[in-house]
Amino acid sequence: MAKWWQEQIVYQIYPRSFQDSNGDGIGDIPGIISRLDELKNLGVGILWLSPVYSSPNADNGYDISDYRNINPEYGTMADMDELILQCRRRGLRLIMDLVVNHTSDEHKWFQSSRDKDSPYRNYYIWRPGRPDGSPPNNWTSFFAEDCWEYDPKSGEYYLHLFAKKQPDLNYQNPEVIEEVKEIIRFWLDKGISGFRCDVINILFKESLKDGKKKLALTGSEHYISREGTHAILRRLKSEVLNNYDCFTVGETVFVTPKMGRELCDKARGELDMIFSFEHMETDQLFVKWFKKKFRSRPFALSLAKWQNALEWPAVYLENHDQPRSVSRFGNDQKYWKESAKMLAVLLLTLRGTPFLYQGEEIGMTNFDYTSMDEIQDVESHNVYALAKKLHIPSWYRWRMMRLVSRDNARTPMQWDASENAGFTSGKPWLAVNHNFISVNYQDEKNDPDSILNFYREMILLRQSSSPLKFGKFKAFCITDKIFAYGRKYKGQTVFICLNMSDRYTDADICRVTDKRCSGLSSQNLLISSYSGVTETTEGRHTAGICRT
Ligand code: TEU
Ligand code: CA
Repeated sequence: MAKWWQEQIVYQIYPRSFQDSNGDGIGDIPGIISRLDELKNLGVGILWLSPVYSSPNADNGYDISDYRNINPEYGTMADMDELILQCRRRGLRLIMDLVVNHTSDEHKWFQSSRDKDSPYRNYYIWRPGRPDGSPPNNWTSFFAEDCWEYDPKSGEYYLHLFAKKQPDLNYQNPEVIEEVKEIIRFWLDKGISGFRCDVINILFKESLKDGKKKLALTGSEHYISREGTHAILRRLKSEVLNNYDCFTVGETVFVTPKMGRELCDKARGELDMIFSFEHMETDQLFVKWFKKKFRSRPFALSLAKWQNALEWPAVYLENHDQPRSVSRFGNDQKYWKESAKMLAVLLLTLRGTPFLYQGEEIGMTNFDYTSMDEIQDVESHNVYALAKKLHIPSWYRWRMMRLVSRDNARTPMQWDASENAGFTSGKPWLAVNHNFISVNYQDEKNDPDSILNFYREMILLRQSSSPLKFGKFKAFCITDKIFAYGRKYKGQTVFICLNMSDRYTDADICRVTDKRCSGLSSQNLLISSYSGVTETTEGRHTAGICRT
């Protein structure tokens, strides 16, 4: 029997950039409530909120200073309760971000732990420096800086795998696990339906020995998906999560198919789904900051591999850490609409639960920054500074920011063509993309041929098709233009064909489709990203779905 979270589409909200209700330029919970009808109308069934907890915002809420309170910028606990209620009234489920690899350095546990005699000392990973005073080991952080910070108060270093305002919790200490169990209970008792678990496969640091020197993340072999983490996840599930009607999706960095299978194995009982990263790495050289030209073949090969590696994948093309998909895997100029629709078909026809990120449904694009002042993200600033230190030329540093900065996905949601795109009546915390006049929700709502309405249609199609929801995945053709695959369920197959290129591909599409479903024709075509069948078989950045 399918679970409810296998039948619904998840919509990710980045609260800071979704909808401001009081003119302070920052999105908030009342703003989210005011847009619930729109989301319901789009057809999504589950909302995932990026963190709204108390936070000094060193990493936009991924640095939590109180797990049981709401950041006043976003509202109050009463607003949160109202959001839970309003979601329930509309039959929408709500999940939250569980960020427990680290806390904020402003969390009271950490503040107290700076004192060597504090009962909280052992909540974090404190170590003396080496005899020469240098940090305890050679590890490097996710955010291009050292991952040990010296604290003069106690004369020792603490570990932080992300920013220095994000000290890592110590999972060798069972009290930390008890705290996390309580946090999970607190929110599930309030009526939410699960968690997206931030960097959840790195909780347990097996040892603090020096790591093998690497271009990025030296030391990671000591904490990626170690047995200690598996054991913690089993406890969280059997002792808490199993008592609720909820699910978890793990953000699992550097996960391999084998690790992924272990993390999601029903019998082991750890997580329900995971986000893998491999398809998001197929357009990079070594690390994400060095991009190479996007090619559909390696991208599709990776997607296909993961489709069959896991029993039930979490499928995504965007989130708050990634550049916009239409700018990255499509063509956000000449074939903007076509490629955004083609990506909609991809997202909504793969096997697994689709995760749609705010703005993706209207084809929001990367931002055209003109200076570093327009970028807020801590990771971008750290990388920019490091690149400068390494004498990477300034034009290339810019290229890195323009193509990769996480702020590409964090510009305010473009609701309409009014000032600040209808996001705020004040000054937005991060500039609005200049293209909001032509790319916005309201105009697309009124245009039957829009990306938004195409998403709506695609969601309906998926929801009404057993093969699209539950069918087995099989790749038929993967080239540098074409990604064609089938979804088969109880003898019924739906065939999906994407042309991911700027080039004319009539021949390829026909050859592939001819064999499987005698070509795309008006009789068997279920949906097409172009308006007519002829265009579907001849267009650039096309997608068609047909019945066999
Ligand atoms: O991200 C973890 C992660 O590894 C990356 O995707 C990260 O965003 C970065 O790009 C590494 O180069 C999660 C959250 O999604 C992210 O927003 C947080 O900043 C991070 O954890 C720390 O909590
Ligand atoms: Ca606000």
